[in-house]
Amino acid sequence: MEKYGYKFSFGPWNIHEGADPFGPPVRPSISFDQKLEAYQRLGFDAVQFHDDDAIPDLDDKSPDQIVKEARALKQRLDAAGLVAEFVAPRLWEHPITVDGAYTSNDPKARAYAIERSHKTLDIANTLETGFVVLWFAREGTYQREAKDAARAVDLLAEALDDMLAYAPNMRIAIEPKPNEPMDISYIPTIGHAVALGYKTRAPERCGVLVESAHAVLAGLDPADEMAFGLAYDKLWSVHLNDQNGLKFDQDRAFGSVNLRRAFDQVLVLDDNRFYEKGIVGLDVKAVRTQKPEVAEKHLINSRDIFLWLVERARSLDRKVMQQCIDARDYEELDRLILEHLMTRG
Ligand code: XUL
Ligand code: MN
Repeated sequence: MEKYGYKFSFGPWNIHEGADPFGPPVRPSISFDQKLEAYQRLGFDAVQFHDDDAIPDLDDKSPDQIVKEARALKQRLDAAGLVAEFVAPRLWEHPITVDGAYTSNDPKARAYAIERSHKTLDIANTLETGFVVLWFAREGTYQREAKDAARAVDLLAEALDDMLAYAPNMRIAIEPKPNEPMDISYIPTIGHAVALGYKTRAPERCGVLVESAHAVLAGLDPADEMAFGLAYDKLWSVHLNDQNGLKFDQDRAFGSVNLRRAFDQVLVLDDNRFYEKGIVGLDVKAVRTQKPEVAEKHLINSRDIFLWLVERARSLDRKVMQQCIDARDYEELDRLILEHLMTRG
């Protein structure tokens, strides 16, 4: 299939066992080696890592040991013809981070978060990625009075400053999400994420990653969130997926809930030449009901839908579109878009 200049990535967590908060795994675990084979077999270009996807049991290993293991991983990626797109610290599982990591009220938790972030940066350097991604999982509250929200923003900026100084060649992309696991999270939108970057010592090395589902959970349009990041030249990656309304983070296959909303994301990415700027990342999960032997289809389908929508974006009659806009006939514009989406090129 034509790839229109795009490269694609996903994370090892996107091939998963189907556990949910109400029930155990329903599919067997797939080893990292088998997942690497899947990247190649499915024709993906890049791997997105959490730090412990790259180096398991990170908390029990010294910085030297971590760099040694990361070097070996780099060789395996090279041999498989894959690159690492980014590394993200997993700061939400250790018991000490129960009340948050960078914004915890416990100074020991904040120290752990910084130490672990240094390990993430070391891995990212060794894997030769362009940037690290921060999803602020537990940086927020269930009871709003439990933390000082203004101080929390300062603590996040201080943590970013520390990372920017520790790794002077590395960039940092923030992936905002308004809730889950916390009731209310700090840095819920791309506007907040861009602004936080400007509070640091090196705003030029701070950017954003838009996840479609996270934008929907914030009540926002993912295409507009992407447009905002692009307008600031800060959209370094995306987590394309879909989301059926304001409920738990679903990570559904791209376009599977709202095809027009997916088209609008592709339109803004393609019109702004995202294929020259970044890799198209998928953060999609097979639904729990999917049998093991067909539990990779969410990845293939998301990429295929993206590429079909690129074709639709490029074949859209822009002259007729402009005529509708000039005439302020937006009902006709609706019809043009819907008709075009219902016609396979
Ligand atoms: C959480 C989420 C994460 C980040 C990486 O909702 O999307 O997988 O993408 O830490
Ligand atoms: Mn994500």
